[in-house]
Amino acid sequence: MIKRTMLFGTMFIFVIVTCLSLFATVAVAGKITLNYANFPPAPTFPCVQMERWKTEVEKRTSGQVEVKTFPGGTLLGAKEMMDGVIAGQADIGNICMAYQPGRFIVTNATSLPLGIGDARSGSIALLKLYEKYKPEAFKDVVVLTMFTNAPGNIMSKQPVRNMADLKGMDLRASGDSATILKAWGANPVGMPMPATVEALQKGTVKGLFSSLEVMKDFKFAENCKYITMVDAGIYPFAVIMNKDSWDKLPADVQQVMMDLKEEQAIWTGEYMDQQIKDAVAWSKEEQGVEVITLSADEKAEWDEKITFMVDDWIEKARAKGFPAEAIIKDIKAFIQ
Ligand code: DTR
Repeated sequence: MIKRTMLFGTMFIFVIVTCLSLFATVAVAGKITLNYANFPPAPTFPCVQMERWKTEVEKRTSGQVEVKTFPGGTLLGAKEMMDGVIAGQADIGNICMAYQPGRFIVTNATSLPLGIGDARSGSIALLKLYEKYKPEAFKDVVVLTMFTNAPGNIMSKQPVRNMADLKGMDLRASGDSATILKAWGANPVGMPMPATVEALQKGTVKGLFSSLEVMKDFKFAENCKYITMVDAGIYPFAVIMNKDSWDKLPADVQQVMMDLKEEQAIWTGEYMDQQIKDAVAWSKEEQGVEVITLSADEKAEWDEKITFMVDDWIEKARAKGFPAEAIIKDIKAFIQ
């Protein structure tokens, strides 16, 4: 009798252990790991949004998906990001579209001077534009979200109080922001944001034109003691995923990611807008930075100098077969 009980007991334990280890194998086998590449350093807003996305995806898939993040260009750099993701060197990547102006014609139209006032409205307008036109440029990837930074302002070592002060000044900018600077008489120097740190230290550039959160995130306030408020030109970003990696995901995981698409765009826009307020306060209080505001007349003159960009873009985009006027009209409507 005792022998039989022992036998049943042993069998019972065996069955339980087998079930548990089987379950564990399924759980491990079902675990999905995705590599997410990003080009700027970890404390900057494109990487902060990446960490937030990772946290949300891991939480909403109850740990079935693990996202491994690679900030600072450790997996792919700014300019190789798009092709690297298409080739599968990373499952997911974050691109700044302005770094490849000719490649993302439709979505880069958001960086024209069209009146985007902050990152929240810019991010919503950009994503809506993408959804409406589904540009060819993204045909080889799956778009997980899009967002923009806030409008650009001038950060410089010397004060810029009027357009004459800007004449010939070497300032870092890319894409349409470079065109804006040129129209104002500055000398734009193109390079991705991470390269700007060294360029400023070495004196290759005398400042930069971008959203102001970088004063704190990149500590540019240590070099640039002046901000001139011009509020012009945003940079559009996209988070893209390799198509094969996407196709391998179970439908419920894909759904989690698609549900996050718009939410993530808005979250990032709001985060960036708040970062700007914090960075400007920190720059003034802790770094003695002066914020220069142009008079209304002066500002009108600066704005006037860059209106030609929209017409230029329309002409070029139309020549390439894009419904250029409709795109501009849509962006303006989406900002509202
Ligand atoms: N202004 C663009 C985009 C940008 C703004 N903030 C950051 C931070 C990190 C990377 C890029 C950006 C630019 O100047 O590149």
